[in-house]
Amino acid sequence: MSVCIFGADCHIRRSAWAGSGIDGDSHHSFTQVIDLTIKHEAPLLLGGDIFDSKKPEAEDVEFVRRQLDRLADRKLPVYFWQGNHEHDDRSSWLSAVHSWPTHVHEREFEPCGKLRFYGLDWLPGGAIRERLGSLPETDVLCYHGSCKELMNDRSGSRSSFSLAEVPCCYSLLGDYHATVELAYTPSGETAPCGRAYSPGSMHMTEIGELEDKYVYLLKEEGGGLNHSRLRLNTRPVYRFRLEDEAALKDFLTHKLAFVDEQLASRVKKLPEGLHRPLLRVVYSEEIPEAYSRIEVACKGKYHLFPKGLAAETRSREVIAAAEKLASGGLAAAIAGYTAPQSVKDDITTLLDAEDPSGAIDELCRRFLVCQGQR
Ligand SMILES: [Mn+2]
Repeated sequence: MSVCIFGADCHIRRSAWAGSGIDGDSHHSFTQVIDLTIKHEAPLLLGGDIFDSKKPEAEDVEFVRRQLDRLADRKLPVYFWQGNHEHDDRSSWLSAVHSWPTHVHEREFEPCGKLRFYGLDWLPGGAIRERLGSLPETDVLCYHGSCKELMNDRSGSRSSFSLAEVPCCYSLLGDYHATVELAYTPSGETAPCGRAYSPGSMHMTEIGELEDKYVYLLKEEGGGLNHSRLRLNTRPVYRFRLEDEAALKDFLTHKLAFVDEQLASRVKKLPEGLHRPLLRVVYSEEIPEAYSRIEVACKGKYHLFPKGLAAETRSREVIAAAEKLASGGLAAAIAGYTAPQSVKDDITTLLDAEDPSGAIDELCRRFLVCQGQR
């Protein structure tokens, strides 16, 4: 077989949003991933945080067992490594639930053509750094943990390793909840010939996440790995920002009606439990009684995530944005050419760069990789 499906951060739990009544998202996404695996007759790779908790509930265990039955019946291999959410030193939840999946921690496997894959469970602290130094020779590192490049963590204080420390050409990474492809220069190489894949989570687990969810279809071709993204159908999300009274009135009279109108077609293929959309409403606290007016209009119809902005915060945000834009049309160009979640960091990187033209080259290269053009 020369293709495989790679997904991560399934966070299986009836409600992965504790206490919010938002149910069923993880089960629906995971079912779609199993459907896709069967459709492509491919092995499935699961990159950790498969269960949301170290103590999953019986109904979640049973659900996963039934889904794995579907792959076992068809003899489609499943390989997995553990994430921090379900990590167990001595065993693993997925192996306890079903005998079909293969736990690939510290093991080489070949799910996809002749490429050699090597799996590692999540490691605490900076232990991954040491482990990367003594990795057996392999083509594809499979790990659960965010590198500093994914997190845009230039100082390295929030992440446990850098892609520059990875000694092989491909990295399949769970943990980071957004879908990103990155080029990197593997340790011991001089050109950015490596490529890292973060499939992101299979469904949202907090309102700050992007709502576009995918798994990868990876294909071995000519000794290398190519990819395409397979989109998952997930609960709709709408986001609004209300700066003044006029905007709030427009939201209450027109915007909500527009949501209702659009919703019917958007939820057609979703199970009924996922029909109620998530609504992020950021509003100015200067608007009289904004919170209660928004809440009354949304109650019982949407899962509301309101966020009030104090006047002081708003003006600081506006001044900061204006200062950045004043530095030239380049900032606007970045907004058009980089992933939405990294626009702010990319602009900051560029403004702080000691070598601006090098920084622009790097952004351009990343953009091309993300577009699948490199
Ligand atoms: Mn996760």
